[in-house]
Amino acid sequence: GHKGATLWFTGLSGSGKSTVAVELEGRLHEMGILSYRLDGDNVRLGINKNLGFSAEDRTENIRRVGEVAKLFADTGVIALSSFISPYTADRDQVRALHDAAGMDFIEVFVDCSLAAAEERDPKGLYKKARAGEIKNFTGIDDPYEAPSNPEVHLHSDRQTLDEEVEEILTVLRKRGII
Ligand code: GGZ
Repeated sequence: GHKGATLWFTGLSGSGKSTVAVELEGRLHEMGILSYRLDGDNVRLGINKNLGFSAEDRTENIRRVGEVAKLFADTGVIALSSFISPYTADRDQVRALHDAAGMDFIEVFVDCSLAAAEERDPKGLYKKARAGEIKNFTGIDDPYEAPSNPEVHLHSDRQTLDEEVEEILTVLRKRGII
């Protein structure tokens, strides 16, 4: 059997948060475990479409997503939440929300150097940020506060996708989530 939990992927744009979440979703599916991915591509176009990228809006984005992830986890689903979530205080608030309900919260730091993320630049956003066409871009002219004590610390600029997923699965097994 398995139990619901929230996996919280945090890291720079282009660090590979969504890539790892998609791969993990597939592995869990093969094991008969239901998961649901939350990321900017679905959330920011729907429930959070009134939010931008100011510090206040990012905080509210994370607060709402944290509540939604908790609802999924409460039904027994593994919520895979991939947001830059640049502020430690915001991530800790989501953690506290889960702790208070006795629910598992696993912070997964998808660590990647800015140079590597910028080199990938899958959507050309870093280029635009460097050119000043996008303001307040995380890592360029907006902060990213790295987690100091994440449950899982991946290095996406030197690990394979397979290694990353195995590392997460190991933690999920140890914690009795799967
Ligand atoms: C950071 C931005 C910005 C700014 C648009 N700063 O690579 P992406 O495109 O798909 O991931 C980024 C995504 C970040 O949204 P989040 O909801 O994860 O951010 S937060 O947790 O901080 O609320 C990027 C795109 O949106 N994007 N403008 N200024 N990323």
